[in-house]
Order: sequence, then structure tokens, then C-alpha cells
Amino acid sequence: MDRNMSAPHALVAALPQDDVLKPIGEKILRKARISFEEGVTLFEKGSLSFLGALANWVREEKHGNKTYFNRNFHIEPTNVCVFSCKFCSYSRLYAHREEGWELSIEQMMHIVKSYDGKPVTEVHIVGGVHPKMNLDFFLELLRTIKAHRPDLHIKGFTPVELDYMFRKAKVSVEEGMRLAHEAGLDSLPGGGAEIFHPDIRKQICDDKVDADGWLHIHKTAHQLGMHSNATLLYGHIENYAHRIDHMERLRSLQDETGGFNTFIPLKFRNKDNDMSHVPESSIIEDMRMYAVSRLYMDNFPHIKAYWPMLGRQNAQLTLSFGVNDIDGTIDDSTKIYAMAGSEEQTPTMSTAELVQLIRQVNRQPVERGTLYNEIRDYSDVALESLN
Ligand code: V47
Ligand code: SF4
Repeated sequence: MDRNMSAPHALVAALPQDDVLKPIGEKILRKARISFEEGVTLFEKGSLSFLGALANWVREEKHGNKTYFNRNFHIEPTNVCVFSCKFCSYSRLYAHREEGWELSIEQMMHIVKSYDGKPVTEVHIVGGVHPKMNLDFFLELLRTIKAHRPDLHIKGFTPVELDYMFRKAKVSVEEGMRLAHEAGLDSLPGGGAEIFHPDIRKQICDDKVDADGWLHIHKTAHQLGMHSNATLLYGHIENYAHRIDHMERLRSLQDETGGFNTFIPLKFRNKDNDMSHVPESSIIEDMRMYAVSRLYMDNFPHIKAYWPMLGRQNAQLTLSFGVNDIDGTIDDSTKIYAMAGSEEQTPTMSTAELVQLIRQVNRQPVERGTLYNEIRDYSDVALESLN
């Protein structure tokens, strides 16, 4: 290969001489948007190396070698849930309370206070939908956390939880989101999205908020000036068109509001749930998913691999397939993936371990805040000096 060739030219030369894939690859290298059909074609026909080379090029165009992580902790107020998503290994119905937990505000503040003096910047609050934990309860929780630690960014509650609490409190989404924002909610995590397409949604999570409801809550948050993330639960009974349909709905909303920060593909894990008979996706399919996400979601700045679900080495691998964020140094306070079969039974990683993980694959570790403000570049920091 000609050493003087610029990266896109070298990549064009390496593209398959194929009537179908070559024009899509050229379009991506021209930074033009790919269509729904082209997205499906990438899934159907794109080899791992083709998708990976393009996704890595886009990633490096946008972020160079920077790989973001944050320092956060999780609070899961309850695993009692009125809904019955078939893929969920986590929730315990109200009738089985002996297997469930529900934390009081005091207990949750005990968790918050255990991080006093520690350099965390975010708390991620997400859990099941408990019929008794209502809007007033969560508004009080938000106010109490903010009163204790005003600079802690509160990322919390999926549209599944919010839709339920707003309906029970008989407030509109607009009013409910305004109240939550005023009480201290800073941004929304990406959960609850699963697969938007009704053909799949009605089979795996029929009774919770639908696609329009999910999108409306995120749109309302964006209109209030809040940012949010979006997820997609892949690798179960959906097909490639369902995945692209999901991404298309998010890409369109992002065109309108610009309020999404990060897209997070979530790999379906099959332990101890009503879909345990469905095999899990292969690592190759996982990497293809990350790569197509980077290529299709052209208006999402960040693509995140959530390492507690994928495992550390696979998360490292995603950094060559379009991913530029591997979430946080979370401690073992999140149970959702351990219960669904992730090999990460105690998802704890120190800053030094995360930094090392990123450096091992020759990327540049940068600590970020929730909104991707850069806090510290760890490229040259001695690992021994980190806690
Ligand atoms: O919506 C549940 C998923 C999500 C399983 O925004 C499962 O920064 C795989 O959204 N296999 C909640 N996935 C977690 C979530 C999240 C996580 C980390 C960071 C952020 C963020 C958001 O967990 C649910 C659902 O899609 N989930 N069960 C399972 N068996
Ligand atoms: Fe409840 Fe969420 Fe589990 Fe669905 S995924 S059952 S909404 S905890």
C-alpha cells in the first residue's frame, strides 16, 4: 500500500470490489449519511474486517485515540417490578418480596454518603418499578442527594420508571419532567429502550412504555435542556431490520433535538430469565453490532461499551470497532448483569485498572464528566499513583 495515501484513500483502496458494499463504504468515507437499506446491508453482508476498518476510521476522525471513562456509582432503589419483561433476570414481582429489596431514602443516602470525599462525579439511579415508590418519594430522594452533594451529577430513571410514576401521580410528562429536573435530576440514562419495533417489543416487554412513550420522555428532557443516553438490547429474537429501525428512530430524534450523548448497544444475556432458551450472540456478532452502530448513528457523538455486561477483554476489543467510551469505575453496587449471566460477577474496576485496560490497546484514557467535559488525561500518569 502506498505510504503516502491518506487514511480514507487507503481504506477506499482496501474496500471490497463489490457492487453492494463498495458504494456504502465510499459514502461513509465521504461522511455522507447511510440509509435504512444500507444499514441492513451492512449487517447482512459486511465482514467483520470491513465494518471494523470503517467504524474505527469514523471513531478516529471524531475522537482520535481518546477513550472516555467516568467515575460513578450506582443506586438500585428496588428490584421489585410491576412489569414482566421476558429478558429480565433482575426483577422480582411484588408477590415474591422475600427475594426483592426496596431501599428507603435513608438507606440510599447511606450509599451516597459512603462516597463522601471520593472523587466520583456521577450517581446512576435505576431499578425496577415498585408500585409504592412514587413520584413524591423520588423527588424527595433527588432533593436530599442534591442538598448533601450539589456537584454530584444525578443520572437517573428510565422512561419505564418515569412513565409509571407520572401516570400514577396524574401529571403530564412535561410537568413530571419539569418537577424531576427542578428537584435535581440532571440527565437520563439510556435504559428501557430494548427494541422499539412493536413486532418484537410485544413479545419481550409488552406491558411497559412503548417506543413513542420512550422517545417522548427523552424529547421532553432534551427540551428542558437535559441530555440523555439511548440503548438497544440486541442478540435475541430481533432481526437486523429491527435493529436499524430502532437506530433510525433515535437518529431522527437526535436530528431534532441534539440531546443524546451516547448510544449503548446492550448484549442480551440469557441466564435465569424467561428467554434462557435463546442463545447469546457470538463475540464476532457483538463487534459487528458496535461497528454498525458507529456507522449508522452518525449524529451520536459517543458509542459506549458497558464493560460489566461484556466483560473486560471484550470491552477492550470494542475499542477497535467504533467504541470510544467504556463507562465507569463502578463498584459492585450494580446487580443487573451479574444476575443475567455476565462473567463479571462483581463489576468493580479501580481507576488504575480502567486506565491500564485502555492503555493496553494503545488508546488514550481520559476521565470525563457525565456530559463529556474532560476531567483528566491519564496518558502519562503513573499507575502506582492511582488509587
Ligand atoms: O433497559 C435487562 C438491560 C438495561 C438484561 O445510560 C439486559 O449510561 C442484557 O440501560 N441482558 C438497563 N441486558 C441498564 C442500562 C444502562 C446500563 C449502563 C449505562 C447506561 C447509561 C444504561 O439493562 C435495561 C435492559 O435493556 N437488561 N436484562 C439481560 N438479560
Ligand atoms: Fe422491570 Fe426493568 Fe426488569 Fe422490565 S427490565 S421487568 S421494567 S426491572
